[in-house]
Amino acid sequence: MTEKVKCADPLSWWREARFGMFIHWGLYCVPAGIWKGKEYPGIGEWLMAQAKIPLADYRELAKEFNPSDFDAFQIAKLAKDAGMRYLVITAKHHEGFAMWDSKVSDYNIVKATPYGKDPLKQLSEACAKEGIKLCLYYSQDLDWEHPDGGYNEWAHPGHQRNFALYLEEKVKPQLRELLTNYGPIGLIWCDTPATITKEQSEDLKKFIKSIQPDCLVSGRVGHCVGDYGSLGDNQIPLGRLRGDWETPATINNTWGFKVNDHNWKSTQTLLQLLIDLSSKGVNYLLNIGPDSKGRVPQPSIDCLREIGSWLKVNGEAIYGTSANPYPYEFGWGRITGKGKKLFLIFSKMPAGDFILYGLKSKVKKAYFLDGGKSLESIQIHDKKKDVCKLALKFNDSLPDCIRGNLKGFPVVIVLELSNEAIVDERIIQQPDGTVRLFAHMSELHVSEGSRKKRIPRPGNSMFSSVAVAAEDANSTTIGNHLRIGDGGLVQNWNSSEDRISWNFKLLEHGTYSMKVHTVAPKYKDWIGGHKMRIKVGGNEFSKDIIPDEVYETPRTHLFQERITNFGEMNFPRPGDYCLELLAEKINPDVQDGICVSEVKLVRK
Ligand code: FHN
Repeated sequence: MTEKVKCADPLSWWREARFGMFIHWGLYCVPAGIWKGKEYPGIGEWLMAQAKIPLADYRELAKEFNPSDFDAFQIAKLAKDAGMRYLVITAKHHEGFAMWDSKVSDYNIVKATPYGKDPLKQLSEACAKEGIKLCLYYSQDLDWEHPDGGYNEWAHPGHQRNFALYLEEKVKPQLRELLTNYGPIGLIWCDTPATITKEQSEDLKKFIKSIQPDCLVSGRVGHCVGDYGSLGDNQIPLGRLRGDWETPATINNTWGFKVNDHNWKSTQTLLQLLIDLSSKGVNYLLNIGPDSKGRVPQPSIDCLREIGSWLKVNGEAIYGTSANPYPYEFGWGRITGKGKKLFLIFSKMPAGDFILYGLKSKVKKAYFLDGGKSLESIQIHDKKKDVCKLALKFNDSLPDCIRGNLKGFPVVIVLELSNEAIVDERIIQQPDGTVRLFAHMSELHVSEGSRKKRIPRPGNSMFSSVAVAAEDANSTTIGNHLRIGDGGLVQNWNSSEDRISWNFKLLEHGTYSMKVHTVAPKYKDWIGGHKMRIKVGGNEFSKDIIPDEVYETPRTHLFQERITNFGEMNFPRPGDYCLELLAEKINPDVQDGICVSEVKLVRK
């Protein structure tokens, strides 16, 4: 009798990992952002396209590329020290240069440079030593060396492109080398599906799996056929996501080394992003860009080591966790979960009593993850307000058990529950007095007229890749009408017949100021110029959308966000309310119409 063997889910290691190292390294680290004395803005690895460098000139860079200080063992150890569980290196980026000993094309690090060694060989040994999954980035669409690759018209003027030829001549044979000669590969990180067809994306995925069946394929293989979804670069969604997602991100502004990019994020910010993404069920793939000698910039090393020291103590709150059981985020920090445990990750220590509404499961024990010191917890169901309430008793100072070097970093409290967390998913006024009506939790009221407008889905656009709502994954068109799009924002609000609304529970009567957050299209300046109306509790407030306040969080990095104050409103009694947001006038100069992230009521 044959026994039925249950296959492990090939995504399980990736879900457990949560945190990975991205490495952008190629010929572009030689010019490092500067060509013929001119400094180019933008990301370093795009210099060839930006400066429209002829292929023959760009090839010459290989002769100067001698990364004698490259030490794969140091890099794998850095990833390990940072608490990263997988490493994705650019085997071939858009420039088309192979960072391994490729027999398919001589345009590679072994044949074309004075260095003459194969860094991927070293890295595969180093990763095996450190227990890090080796993964490879391969630009399957854009290729500026092969005449038939994507987006390379300036490099091969007048050439009649035959993309299928490029796939057969270069992509597949090179992927075969990568998947045959470097041991087990965790995933192939395809990128930038600009011209590839759905059939070609599917075929490529099948090809990869035919060589290594357990090797994952990133969402950016195109057309949502990857094993998991890839959000936009540095993109932070507004709320938790269904399914498996990853955000690739930079520590400064560039991926490939740029000599003058010193815009380093702080360890605090990076840690908050890791925590934020984990609480939304998203992996964080954080980039380093070694220079032409193979050295990792010191600021990257320093902050990665600091993140690692936090994870060494608090990793249980990140690795293999599930997203926040609440559909919204909190001002005080984030929540992750695992089985019967919830992890409350405070950006800074709360002073005095901390209150959490809406946790229905019984708390058996509450304690600091670092050191295990327990906390007194009290749970009640407030019948009058119809809300569950948990109080945790904090003293004003950190307990001695919190390690000295982690003071000032997020603090984790573990709640051990009697069952898996069950929470009240309604929008409830928070203990700090605010009511946060997040875009991804709104109800959309799309008029018949705008519903009819359909456009081809943007899954193939150069930069949005597969960052579309999971619900769209199987359709070939999306509405260009009001929708919850990129990372949970309400987008494409192009008709004043459409509106959005939220039901919420107000716990305290009183005067509240009302704030509407609107967001500019990705990479664009915020210009506003719309007119909107709020209807709530029988009152109406109309206001021009002007930038009364700038709103900046790590999430707003790519999407400029501004707050418009709608004035004050008196709510005479607590209870259940509905707030409607309407568009009276939409500024046609704003690409894609109005975009909203939240409406906030703040108690006076
Ligand atoms: O064009 C690339 C870019 O150079 C970089 O590799 C990033 C990393 O996610 N991916 C593409 C842009 O989204």
